[in-house]
Amino acid sequence: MEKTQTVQVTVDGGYAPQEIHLKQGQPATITFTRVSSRGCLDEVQSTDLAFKRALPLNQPTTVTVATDQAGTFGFSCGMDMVHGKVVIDR
Ligand SMILES: [Cu+2]
Repeated sequence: MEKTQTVQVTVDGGYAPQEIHLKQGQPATITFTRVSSRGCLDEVQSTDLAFKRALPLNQPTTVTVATDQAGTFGFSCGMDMVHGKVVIDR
């Protein structure tokens, strides 16, 4: 079994980091932790990566990301105003 790639993203009026790099073909999770009520970031969603999750304040929330396809995939707040991206490298 391949090692899972784990990435932590802090949500504080934006996403830090805003760009996440993953390797193709290795299981991956992204854990979002919203640490302030700044902005409208209480939801994170991605059409490309097929997730939509609530982000309760100070409660780490983990999504699994499929890495079978290389490419650049966007995610955003629930209103599609604040953006980040996942780059899956070959
Ligand atoms: Cu928003």
